[in-house]
Amino acid sequence: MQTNGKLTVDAEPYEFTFSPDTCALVIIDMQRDFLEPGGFGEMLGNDVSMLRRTIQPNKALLSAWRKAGLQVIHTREGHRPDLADLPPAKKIRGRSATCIGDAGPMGRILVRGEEGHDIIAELYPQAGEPVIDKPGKGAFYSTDLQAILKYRGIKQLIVTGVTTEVCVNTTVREANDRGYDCLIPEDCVGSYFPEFHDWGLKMIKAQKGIFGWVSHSSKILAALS
Ligand code: C5J
Repeated sequence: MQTNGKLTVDAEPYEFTFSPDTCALVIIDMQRDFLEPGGFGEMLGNDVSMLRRTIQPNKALLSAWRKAGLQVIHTREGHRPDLADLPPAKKIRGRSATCIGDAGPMGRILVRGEEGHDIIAELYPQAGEPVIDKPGKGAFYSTDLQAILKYRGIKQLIVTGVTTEVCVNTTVREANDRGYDCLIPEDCVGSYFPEFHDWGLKMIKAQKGIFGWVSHSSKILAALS
């Protein structure tokens, strides 16, 4: 539905209204390290196939968003090759045989510039789409995301990517505290743990949308068309 140049998406806990010019699609960490075998996700003992159902809906949403000429931002979790920005606690957490910075089948795990750190081919950034390299789970912590949103006049975010309860949730909470409205299409976010995915979304939309709104990509596509 369109009113005064604003679009309305059917969502929970109630409809989400946005101005296309001031709303960005923020795609969180759709990296080979999380979605393909041999990366960080698998190193932590996860089944990476659990996340792959998010690829197709993200691809369709990204394509429609680009076609409408709207703003896209990508993020990647990872660290400097010298690991100077890797908190020692993060490095040793999990007591894995291999950890961040060690060699893996896609290069050094979760290190910038390595094959595993890159975004999957299906959602590869285009020229002009900022890529935020973040050392933490939230996309605002220790990055220039807030400056980019400010200078581009972005006020609302559609947040997709992986994983629902970790980097997506952390980013949505950070965004909420900075005054941004966030809409999360449930089919475009994923977790290695179905129950965490469900609860991660419930936590966002509970209490009349304490952190934001939850919808489905089909409803955003309907609003865009
Ligand atoms: C994790 C992320 N799960 N992108 N990172 O460690 O959610």
